[in-house]
Amino acid sequence: MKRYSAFAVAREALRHHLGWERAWRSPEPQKRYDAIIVGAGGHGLATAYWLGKNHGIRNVAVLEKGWLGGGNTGRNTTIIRSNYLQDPSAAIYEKARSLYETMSQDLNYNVMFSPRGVLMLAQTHHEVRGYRRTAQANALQGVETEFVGPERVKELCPIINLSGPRYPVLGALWQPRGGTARHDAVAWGYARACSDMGMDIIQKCEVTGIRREGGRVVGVDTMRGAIGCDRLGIVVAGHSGALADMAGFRLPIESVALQALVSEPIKPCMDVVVMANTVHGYMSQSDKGEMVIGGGADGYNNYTQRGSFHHVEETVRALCETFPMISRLKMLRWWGGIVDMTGDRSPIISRTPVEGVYINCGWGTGGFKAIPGSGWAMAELMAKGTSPLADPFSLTRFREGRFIDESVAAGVAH
Ligand code: FAD
Ligand code: PYC
Repeated sequence: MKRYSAFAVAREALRHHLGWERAWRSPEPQKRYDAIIVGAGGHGLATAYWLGKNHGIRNVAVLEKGWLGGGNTGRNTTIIRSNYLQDPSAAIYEKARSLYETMSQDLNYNVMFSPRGVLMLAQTHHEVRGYRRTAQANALQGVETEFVGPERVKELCPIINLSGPRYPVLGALWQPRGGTARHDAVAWGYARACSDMGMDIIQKCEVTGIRREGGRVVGVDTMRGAIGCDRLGIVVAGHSGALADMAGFRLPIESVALQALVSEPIKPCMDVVVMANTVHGYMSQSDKGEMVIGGGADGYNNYTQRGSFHHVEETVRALCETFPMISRLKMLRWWGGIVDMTGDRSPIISRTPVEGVYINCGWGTGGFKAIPGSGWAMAELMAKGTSPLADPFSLTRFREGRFIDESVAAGVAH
């Protein structure tokens, strides 16, 4: 892999950009691999990356039914934060956030990580108490957050309306090193690094069956033929239930649509991320100037990559009362992704009832921020059979009643 650098950009500018090589190879599938990862979203690619980088397992294929990064990884609003309440969550999300800090250098790929700070507004007394409690938990967990008052909120985000018609802004949980990153670049950067390690990323290769012998995995059936493997990682977000079905076990997961929209680009007006979970909407400004907006998840299960209309209306209403200046903006694009929700709103990173099959799913509405840490933990689990970051998130927690309840604690109202 030729390294990207300022020198390379200048050199290619002088020769009409004819010297760039493909960022990743497009190989034909081999007959077998030591490990196969199903799903070339951020979590699948990061798993493959850390398998190679930390554990020397490089005879790996990542199989993707569409195009890499075309699932939720390329559809989210890119908010990165680690201000969770429960210890296992704070540990994995903070690991991920800290890996984002150096990701561009590690991958030699600009993922545009922007630690601009995240404000989670407190708009009821209940939320004030909840976020104060989270700030104290975060202090013990080594996660840098603080509860700030309304004056500081206004200072950090001048376009905010502190006295909305329904709920006033009473303060906020502030994470100064939270922020955003360019979602496609995260997938592309990992894909390039994996390909450089000799791994095969095979797009348009849907997995249609999982082959087992004597209770252990021996390979997969795909649209491009059967492929053998010793270890299989299932990392397919909203399609996890379907893949688990192929392997012969069930997951406590529901798939629902979550949607987002972006406005026409405008001049820089907001340099922090704001989440308003009581009125229900969140917003940041992209480097292009578009206002990136998201709202709630659909209240019914489905596999459509769009959302229902009333949610857009509700989200836009919430954001217009929080940021009155956006009321005359035109919206340019609107889309949805299928998110995989568990009962306790925490992920599953786990061995499964089938020997050699591992699953990483359940990130629901909040897994973009977790990509590097999740890949790190899943790779460790697949390589060693155990991982301090992953073990609390095992499937057995549902049977044992060891829930990691982030359904209210995470402060995200969906
Ligand atoms: P995906 O990126 O969906 O990748 C899974 C891949 O598996 C897909 O590419 C799919 O095609 C492939 N696949 C499925 N079935 C098969 C098969 N049979 N064979 C082969 N391949 C298969 N998170 C945040 O942290 N911050 C946010 O601001 C945020 N906003 C969001 C906004 C929206 C609108 C949505 C939809 C999600 C948001 N999320 C956010 C959540 C985040 O996007 C996801 O948790 C995360 O991207 C999941 O990544 P993944 O790699 O697990 O899944
Ligand atoms: O988890 O921070 C989050 C989030 C924001 C929007 C969707 N999920």
